Amino acid sequence: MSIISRGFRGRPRESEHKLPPGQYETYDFPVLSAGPTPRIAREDWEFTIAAETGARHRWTWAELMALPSERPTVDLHCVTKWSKFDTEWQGVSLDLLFADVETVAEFALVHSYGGYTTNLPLEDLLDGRAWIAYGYDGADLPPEHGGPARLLVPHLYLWKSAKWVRGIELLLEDEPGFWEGAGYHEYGDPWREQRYQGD
Ligand SMILES: Nc1nc2c(c(=O)[nH]1)N[C@H]1C(S)=C(S)[C@@H](COP(=O)(O)O)O[C@H]1N2
Ligand SMILES: [Mo]
Repeated sequence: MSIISRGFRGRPRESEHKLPPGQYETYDFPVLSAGPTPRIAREDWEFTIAAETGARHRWTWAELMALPSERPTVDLHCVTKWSKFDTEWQGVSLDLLFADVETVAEFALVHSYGGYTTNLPLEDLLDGRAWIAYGYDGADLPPEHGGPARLLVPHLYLWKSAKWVRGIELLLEDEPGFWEGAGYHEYGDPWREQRYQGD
């Protein structure tokens, strides 16, 4: 017979303090895609920021690679309740890509190759909180996880981190993306457990 009563867990592990409400920790890296994995050759890849003024800011793959990159280590939280701690990425900060973008828009609609979209406030893409990520765990980002490049915005539920990212459209009025239009929360803060509309 165990001398440790059921439910006794001792001191919580350090990582448990990093778990938002309703989440559990996972060690693998699940793949969640609403459709087939698009294959985009690096020579065909481009990323566009489209301002509400009509101005377009465009980067080819070579231009993206020429920019200084960062190596953020972040926790991921999926609305299907898994969280993964201390994931290591390489990518370009959106602060850098937005440096020359003139806009009064407050909303962003992110577009992916393959047609996926997701919306979020523009300010959530700034201040060191979001990247165009092309490296994961010391290697190229695999296609199933969004390679050649995906948005990484880890302070929101992971559906906001659009895989195979193609561009960001700046909008004066908010517009729901793919999951937001299907009943998921428009903002998606894991710490406030904003999973569905009305949460
Ligand atoms: N283009 C695109 N991006 C996407 C998705 C998708 O279906 N298509 N799924 C989202 C959802 S719901 C989650 S949880 C994460 C999953 O990322 P992963 O497959 O790398 O774990 O990607 C998000 N980004
Ligand atoms: Mo998700």
